[in-house]
Formats: sequence, structure tokens, C-alpha cells
Amino acid sequence: MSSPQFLASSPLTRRTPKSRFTWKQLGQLKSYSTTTPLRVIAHVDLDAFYAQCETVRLGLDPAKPLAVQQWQGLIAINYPARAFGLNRHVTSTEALKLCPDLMMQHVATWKEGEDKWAYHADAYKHMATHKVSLDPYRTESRKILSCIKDALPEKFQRVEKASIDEVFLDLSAQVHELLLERYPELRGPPPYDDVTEYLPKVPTTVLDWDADALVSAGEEEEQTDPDWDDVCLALASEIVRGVRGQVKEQLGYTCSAGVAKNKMLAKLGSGYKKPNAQTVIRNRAVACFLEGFKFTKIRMLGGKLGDEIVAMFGTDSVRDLMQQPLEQLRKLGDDTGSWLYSTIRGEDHSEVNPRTQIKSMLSAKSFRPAINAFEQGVRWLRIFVADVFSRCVEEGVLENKRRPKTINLHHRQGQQTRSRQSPIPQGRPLSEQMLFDLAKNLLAQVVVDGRAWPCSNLSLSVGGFEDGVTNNKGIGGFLVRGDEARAMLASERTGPDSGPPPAKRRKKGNIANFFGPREGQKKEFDAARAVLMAKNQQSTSREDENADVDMDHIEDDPSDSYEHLHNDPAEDRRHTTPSPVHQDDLYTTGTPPSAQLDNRSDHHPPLHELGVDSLHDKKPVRQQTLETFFCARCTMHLPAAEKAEHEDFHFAMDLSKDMREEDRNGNSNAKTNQKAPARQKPSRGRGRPPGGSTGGRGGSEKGQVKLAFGRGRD
Ligand code: TTP
Ligand code: CA
Ligand code: CA
Repeated sequence: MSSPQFLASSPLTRRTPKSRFTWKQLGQLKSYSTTTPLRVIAHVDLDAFYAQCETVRLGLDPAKPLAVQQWQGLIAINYPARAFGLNRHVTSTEALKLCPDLMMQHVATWKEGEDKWAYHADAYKHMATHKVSLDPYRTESRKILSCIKDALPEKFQRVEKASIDEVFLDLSAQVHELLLERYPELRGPPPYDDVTEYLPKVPTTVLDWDADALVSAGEEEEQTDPDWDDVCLALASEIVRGVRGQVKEQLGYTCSAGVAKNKMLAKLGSGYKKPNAQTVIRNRAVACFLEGFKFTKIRMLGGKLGDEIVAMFGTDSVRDLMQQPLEQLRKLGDDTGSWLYSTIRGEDHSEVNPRTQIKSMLSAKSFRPAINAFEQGVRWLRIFVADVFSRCVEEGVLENKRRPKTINLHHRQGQQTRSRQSPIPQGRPLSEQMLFDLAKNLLAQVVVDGRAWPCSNLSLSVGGFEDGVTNNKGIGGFLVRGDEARAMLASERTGPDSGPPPAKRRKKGNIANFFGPREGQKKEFDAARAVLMAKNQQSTSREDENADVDMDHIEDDPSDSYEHLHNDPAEDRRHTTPSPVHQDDLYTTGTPPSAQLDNRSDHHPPLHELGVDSLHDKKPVRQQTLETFFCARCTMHLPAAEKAEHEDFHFAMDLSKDMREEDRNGNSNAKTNQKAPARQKPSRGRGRPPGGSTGGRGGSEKGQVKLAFGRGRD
């Protein structure tokens, strides 16, 4: 590696007796500084994850070809099966032709009407009545995460779960400790106690990279002696080898890893050589490494932003884009241009965020054929609730460690997606029954609004997870009033789940009335609900109707600039099954897009961030993305499609609170009506005016609120 002759002759050679790194930069490692050039990050990604889960679960020989099937498609293919040319675009029938010995294991499913998922041998025939469960893979994912953590000293476990089968590790502090252990000259103090002094030179010219795939740095760069950044990466790589060894030994899984100075490079590195390999990208090799990539493979650049750049500069290659001066890139906007400029040069100062708490959970099903009756919907709700509740239990709801604040139902009919949201009462233990009643109530609201059938997709999510809530005042108390509030509370206390929807218990309500003429039923709703109802219409979300979803969305850290520029998840990070027959599954990973570049609203995590690069090659696949927005009041991310509705939710809640206060103060309705419009309703810029108002835009806000109230009380 080193060459004294070259060192003597090259004008580029740093032939000082010192390193090019300072004592300060070394010290910064200890505190996980995101800017020290000595930083060391690893990304670990399981090989053919679901396929390995099945191999391990069934105790099969990992050398035998195996694929995980979902309906007629394949969603995971192990490496022995890939040798037969199998990939996710191949159907199960085609797969068997290509590889007659292929073991195909269908994913576990929830069967309509049952309250537990199971492995059903004939599940592939029953797409209409079964729903995919990813529980087995989530369970394995958790075990692997904890094994990875345990493989690291407790004080150095800075691990971010990035998806169901990947994690980032910030190994900086651990490497710092190892450096000091192995190179006593680094223990200091620095000469003259001056941290801006350069470190001594690395005492060796050869580093042990073991079996690592070492990305070449190009002839010239390879001539230079190793410096401390190389040493740091070699130590990190040693740690990662140990971690991977533990995962294999204890749980039987192989994984691949990337080791580099930041998340972006580490992530690209883990996919560079697979399976069961680890790739190191030394700082000196970054330019060489990135040049060969399409920039659309880089995190954040796989989606619309990437397309925009391709269109603007007529290329998708990093090499070509690197020729563009900063001013040219700034055509994309100052911030985006600068970010892009440094990103394609391998800069990324985002943190490894060890928070792995789930912040929302979603369970969904696409119906083919569509469903046509309330009772049918309710049967699916029972499954969604069982699914979501079991995941809540894993999150510690029974011990009141964490619990969700809101429940959402999304309903799709034709091109229209509608959502209903309700607070989850906080003052008593969360139960499956409570969630079920709330869910049923939400579905009943959709139904009473009309045009509910045929329904092609239903999804249920709970969100706003909070740590052990102690206040016994349910947020629900603020949202609804009068009969509606009583009806809701009653519904939460109901007995058998097969009972009628809560609406039945409303005044005058029997089930026939409930599903009767729309206008008449509107009277059943009180003022705040009317505001919600009126505004909840006509969502034109382009959410994919074919999703059979089962996903958790992990807490993100808004301070993480990396995430700011991107994601969710999640995740919201999610991805689809690119089967030609269906896209039936998606999962989430990591954090959602919490902010946008230049205030753009269309930036969301590219699928490849989820380890779904292959999807980009497949033209007919509609990419599912879940754009989210951050609600500062709930401190949570929610699907962007729900933004307007969610704002309405707060608006109605505030309004209702005002009214309660005024009621308490003995104020009249007249005053309430004077006051209510003063609250600015968030502008939504889409959909029809609330309450069916034909009034104009902008200035109509106040009138709309009044109208909604009027209508609710007619
Ligand atoms: P990936 O990490 O993208 O792929 P993989 O683990 O199967 O294979 P690799 O060795 O290349 O990393 O996805 C992780 C799991 O997510 C995968 O095993 C199955 C699931 N998945 C889907 O269900 N649908 C998809 O479209 C993709 C890409 C993955
Ligand atoms: Ca993987
Ligand atoms: Ca992955």
C-alpha cells in the first residue's frame, strides 16, 4: 500500500511527520460528533431477509433455494434461488419452472373472521379473505436488533433501526476507545495542550482489512500511507465483523454491511457486495465509489427530486453531475443545490438516531373484489384491531408504558379516499374491545355519509404514541359534545364485539335510521362533529388501493438533518411488492419525511432507502410513497393526505373546547357563534368547502364554520 519512492516524488504527498487530522478531531469521536472526518458509521442489512426468516423458522438448509410467496408473487428470494435467475418480478408459477426444487413458503396471514394470524398452506388462493401478517418477521427483526446491541459494549450501543431488516451503528466512540487502547501515543495530551495540533503519524503502513471488500481509491490515492481515518474504519470494520458473527452464531442469520464515514455511504456500502459480506469505503475512496453510481440510488434522490435533477441536467450519473458547478445545481433552489453538491461528493452529517420507538401502526387490506356491506367491513376491522392491538401490547400498552392517542380509519371507494379520526380515551386501560368499538364507530361514520360501497380498501391506524399517559382526562372529552360524546363513550363501554355499531345507541338511533337518508342522519351529530364530518369529505389521496398493509412507523428525530432532507416511514418509509400481479404488501422503516428541502412538499423517501432499489428498475410498478407532515401540536408525523383533515381535527377540537369553556361560563350560543369563526381554520387548498357551502374561497372560512354548525343543529 505505501510506497516510499512514490511518497518522495509525488507533489500530493503529505510528507509531514504528522497526520492530517487534529487532536480535536480525534476527541470529537468520543462525543459522536457528526462533523469529525474520523467518524465511523456502519449499516447492516440482512440478506434476503424474509427468506432467511423462513429458513430459520423451518430449520431448513440455507443452501437450498427458497422464496417467500405472497399470493402469486415472490417477495423475498434467497441467494441460492437467485442463482436460478429468480427475482421479485417472477410469479410463483414461473419460479417453479426456473427452479423446480424451489421451496416456496407463503407469508403468514390473518384469515377473515379469525383473531390470530397463522401459516395457511393454501393462503395463496385466498387473497380476498386473507390478509398478510408480517408479525413473524417483525419478531425476528426485534431479536436481531437486540442481538446486534448485545454484541456491542453497553455504553456504545448507538443503534438506529432503519427498517425491518437494517440498522445503522455509530461506532465512533467505541472506535475512539479502541484507538487509545491500541495506540498509546493517542492518549495525549496534545503537544502544548493545543487541540489544533496534528496527530502523530500512523505507526504502520499496512492495515488489516481481513475479508472486507475494500473499495478501491484509485491508483494515486492508494499510494498514500494510511492515516487515522483509515485506521478508524479498519477498527470499525473489525467491530462490525464481530456483530455479524454474533447474529449468525446466535440466530443463524447472515447479513451484509457497509462501513464508512457517514450513513449515506455506509448504506450504499452494505448493498455493494452481498450476501454475507462487508464493504469498507475509506474516505480516500469516496469519489471513486460514488462516481460509478446513478445518483438516483442515493438516499433522497430516488424520488421526485431525482427525476427533477435528471430532467434538468439530462443525466442520472454522479460522475456527470459532479461536473456541474454549484451555481448550476442551485437552479434547484439554493438549499437543494448546496445539499446536492455536497451529497454527491459523499457528505452527510446526519446522526445515527438510536430512538427506535414506534409512533404509529397501520393495518390495511385491499379488497378484490370490493366489499359491499358494513358487516363485511366490520369483520375486517376485527382483524385490523387484533393485529394492531397485539402490536400495541408488544409496545407495552398493557403496562401503560406507551399508548396511542388517536385512531384513524381510511376508506376507499372508487377514486375517493375518506378518513375518519377519533381520539382514544386516555383515562383507562387500552383494550382490544375499545379499539374495535372506536374503529366500528369510524366506519359507521363513513357509511352514514353515503357512497361507502363498494369499498376497495380499508385501513386502520393508531398513532400519537406517548409514554405512560397519566392524565385521566380523555382528549375525547374535548372533541365531541353532547349526545355524540355520550354515544362514543357508551360505545367504548359496550360488550360483545358483534353488537351493533355505536351509532345505534345514539338518540333516536336504530340501525335502519343510521343508514337512512343522509341529511336526516346529520342531525345526529353535534356541532364539533359536524365540522369534522363536513370537512372530512372528498380526499383525493392517490394512495394505492392495492395495498395489504401491516406496518409500524418508527419515531423520528426532527433534528436529524438527514431525515429532514428525506423520509417514512417509518415508517414514512415503505415499499411495495413489485409483483406483476399485485402490490400487496408494504412495510415501513425508520423515520418519515419530517421536513422538505426548500419547503417543497413533494420530497419523500425514495424506495431504495428501504433497500428496495430493485423496484426502480421495474417500470410498471406504481411506487407507493407515504408522504407525511409533522403536526407540531401532536408532535407526530401523519400521512400528508390527512393533513387538511388533521388540521380540521384540531380546529374542531379547539372550537369544542372554546364552547365548553363558554358553556361553563354561562355564555350563550350566540356568543359561541361569534367567537368560533374568529379562530382561523387552516387553509387546505383543496376539496370542497366544508358543509357543502357554495361560498367562495378564502373569505368564506368564517361562513363555512357557521354553516357547518348550522347544519349540524338543524
Ligand atoms: P430488502 O432488504 O430490500 O431485500 P432482501 O433482504 O430480501 O434481500 P437483500 O439481500 O438484497 O437485502 O427487503 C427486506 C425484506 O422486505 C425482504 O426480505 C422482503 C420485504 N420486501 C417486500 O415485501 N417487498 C419488496 O418489494 C421488497 C423490496 C422487500
Ligand atoms: Ca435485506
Ligand atoms: Ca433492507
